[in-house]
Amino acid sequence: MKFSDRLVSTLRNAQSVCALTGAGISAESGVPTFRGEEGLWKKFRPEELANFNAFIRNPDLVWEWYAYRRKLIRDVKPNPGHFGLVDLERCKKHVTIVTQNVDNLHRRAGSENVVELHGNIERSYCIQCHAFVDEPSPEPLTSVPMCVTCGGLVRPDVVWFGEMLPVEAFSKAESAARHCELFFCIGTSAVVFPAASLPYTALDHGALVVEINREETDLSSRAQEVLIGKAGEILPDLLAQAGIRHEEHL
Ligand code: BJW
Repeated sequence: MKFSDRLVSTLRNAQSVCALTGAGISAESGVPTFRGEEGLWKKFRPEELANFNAFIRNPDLVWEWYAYRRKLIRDVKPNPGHFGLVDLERCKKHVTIVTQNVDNLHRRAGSENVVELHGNIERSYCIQCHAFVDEPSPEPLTSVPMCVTCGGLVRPDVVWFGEMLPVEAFSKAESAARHCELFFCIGTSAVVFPAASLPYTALDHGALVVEINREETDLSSRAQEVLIGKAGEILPDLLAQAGIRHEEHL
């Protein structure tokens, strides 16, 4: 793909970059996205699974869904899209990866400054005493565990609909969006708020906003650069054209 001179030179010169990522960046690793033809929610209805009331109504069903996804995520590896962001972080002064994903793949790839807006599927906590709980068995449990301290139900440490995002994480994300020169919005349908507000914050504060997605989204008409295709192909290609050092990743 041929990229615009504006994009290549901004990428070359920017010292402060923010990247908002969504399920699409992990799709090439084999993690299903949420929406669309291949989306997780073609098979499971979100209102049945991704909210607190659904958990209280049917904790075993919700736990089993997360146990299934946790296992799936453990069996996959980061892909060139994740590694591209690692390369970027290694050659720029300020890079913030703001992710809506709960799959831990940015950290597993080697990214360090990662802000998790929707939690992390690897962690769980007790809804009663709020203690963090390790999943006791390496095999996924098909029924919800109870807290060993107080007997409360254990839930995944993720953000469901109607729940607040972690305050510190969102404030760090907003600050990165306000202060960056270049903002990437990668592999997200950009429909879930408040994460979806971040590209607009970046635009309002003068950043060049670049969307990378397999298809257009609501953001596409506002982003200055819209790159249609797979993140795992576009990102490495773009970084190479900007002369950003590519490192060997395991
Ligand atoms: C590729 C690709 C490749 C594929 N390369 N691209 C009305 C208006 C505004 C807001 C609201 C409203 N009504 C309700 C709300 C609030 C609500 C919300 O935004 N709802 C909207 C759906 C309307 N938000 C909330 O409730 C949030 N909290 C909140 O607002 O708190 C304040 C509050 C408190 C009390 C009461 C009310 C408000 C919380 C949101 C939590 C979202 N949680 C989930 C589940 C996390 C746990 C889990 O993983 O199970 O987070 S939902 C799900 O969506 C998940 C994701 O992080 C999130 C975003 O999805 P994402 O990443 O964009 O994935 P997809 O599948 O949608 O898109 C993938 C994209 O990739 C596609 O575009 C593909 O084309 C692309 N792609 N392959 C590049 N190779």
